[in-house]
Amino acid sequence: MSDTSGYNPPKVWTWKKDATGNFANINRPIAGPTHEKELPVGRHPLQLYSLGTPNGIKVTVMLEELLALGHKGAEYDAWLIQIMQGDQFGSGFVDINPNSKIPALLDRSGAKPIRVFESGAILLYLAEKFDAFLPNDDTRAECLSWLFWQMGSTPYLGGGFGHFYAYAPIKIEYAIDRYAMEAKRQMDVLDRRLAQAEYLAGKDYSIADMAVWPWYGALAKGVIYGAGEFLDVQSYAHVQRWTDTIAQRPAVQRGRKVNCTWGNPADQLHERHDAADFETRTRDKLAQAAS
Ligand SMILES: N[C@@H](CCC(=O)N[C@@H](CS)C(=O)NCC(=O)O)C(=O)O
Repeated sequence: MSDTSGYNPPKVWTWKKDATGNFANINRPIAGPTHEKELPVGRHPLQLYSLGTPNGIKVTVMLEELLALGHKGAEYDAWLIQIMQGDQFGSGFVDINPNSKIPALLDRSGAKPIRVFESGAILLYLAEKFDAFLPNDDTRAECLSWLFWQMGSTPYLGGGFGHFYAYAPIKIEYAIDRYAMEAKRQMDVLDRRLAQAEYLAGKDYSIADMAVWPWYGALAKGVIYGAGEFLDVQSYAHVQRWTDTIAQRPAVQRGRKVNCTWGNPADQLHERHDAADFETRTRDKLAQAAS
């Protein structure tokens, strides 16, 4: 393939602060805080600092599932971190996630607060803490394998396919082609697994499904990147079946609303501090109360 970009990388890369494209204003080549800002703390044992993106939804679904099982210790405050406004670079947030990305959790139930960052680590931490949604039998390894599959694979879907198909300021055929191939391969990996088993770990719903569903379920429904037709997502019949089954779970329906700031006002609960907030504090309810 000939090079049509006209770009020759310089000897040493430099940061162009006026770069265009989605997320250019929050992308930086350096870590650490940009400003001093303490995080708020609520009354519950678990403090979650997040946003209702697929990575955020994984954790709010898990917390709602734990509460639905009766684990009172999973009560949580979910605080909104507006990543497009740079909240992830505040000093308090960086203290609990040096990687400056949502979601981040602070467990204040013990003598000393414990920080957990990376959504996969948070799912595993909560599953071990409450002994739930992580099988103790011979399917445990399968569950962990799919959990880590998601963490390793999704950057190619989001940072690769999604970025170049939907967000980059220019359409680059080479990049879109390369990552469309990988996104479809990943969907096929899932489809073949879900042809053999009801859920990713086997017969039971687990943290593996909670990690994978917000990304690949959304892709299967054409919700992310507007790429349903382009990737022919309807052809992955087993992924479609699994996506629909999980979407019906009441805890999933609650979890996906938490820290969500876009879409239908009835599905947006910007912050969650009490189970009753789902009835009284979604955006539609707040607007009604104010009118
Ligand atoms: N591997 C991380 C990825 C987290 C992540 O990429 N979070 C995004 C939102 S979905 C974020 O906070 N982006 C802000 C930024 O990059 O500055 C995880 O699974 O927790």
